[in-house]
Amino acid sequence: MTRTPVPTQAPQLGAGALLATADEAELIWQQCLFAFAEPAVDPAFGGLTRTWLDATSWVDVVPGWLSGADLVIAELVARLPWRQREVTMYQRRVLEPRLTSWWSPVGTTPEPLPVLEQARTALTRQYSLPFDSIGFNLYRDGRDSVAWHADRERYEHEDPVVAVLSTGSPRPFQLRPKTAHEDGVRRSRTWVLGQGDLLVMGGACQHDYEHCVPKAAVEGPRLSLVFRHHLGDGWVAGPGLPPQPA
Ligand SMILES: O=C(O)CCC(=O)C(=O)O
Repeated sequence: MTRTPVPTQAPQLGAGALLATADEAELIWQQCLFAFAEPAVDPAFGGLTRTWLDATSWVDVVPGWLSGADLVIAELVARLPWRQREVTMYQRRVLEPRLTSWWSPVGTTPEPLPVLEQARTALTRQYSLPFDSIGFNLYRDGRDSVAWHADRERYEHEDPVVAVLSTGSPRPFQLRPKTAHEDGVRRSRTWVLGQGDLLVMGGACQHDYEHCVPKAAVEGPRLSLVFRHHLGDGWVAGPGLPPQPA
């Protein structure tokens, strides 16, 4: 049986050849633009909603804050040095069920992608805090997770602000009070985050609440980027960052 030879050149179209209608061509063009658009965050934080958990703790959510999130997760999964840490669970050392990586400007290494500097600058402006590190958490599939915890920045700052930017498959992100309400119940709240959604915890959230990403029946990966302001009261200077407030 003979095989049809594979053409080595694109077929030449005559002047009158019609590939698609004008509307179809426009749609294809828009899809191409969307697929290859530079990732970007919305500096105006359009669509932000603040939820007060109680009188002193709040959560801000901006759906789709990052556009081009699929490109960001693909690039970061390929470029970052991933590791699996050991953690203590029920008095045993076990491998953490997710991969992590870390970036901070100490050592002046630029962010792994330009859009991350854009995100850090936008968060710094919005919350008037020097966001100076990014923790990356890769949940390879629904079996990966992080257990209930509060972030350590509560030991450094009275009211740390922690911003979680999610890419990839949406996963539930849960928050619950550390102590039960008067009725004895610890009600948790859930936000489903992925695909460029931003969630920011502030006020007394790290003191009075804990959060987790439970295991879930999803197949795709989710990568969260956690922006923190670690360096105490030190104001981080950097291209695009506003000067230290007087
Ligand atoms: O991945 C997330 O959404 C949360 C990550 C987190 O809470 C942490 O790493 O401390």
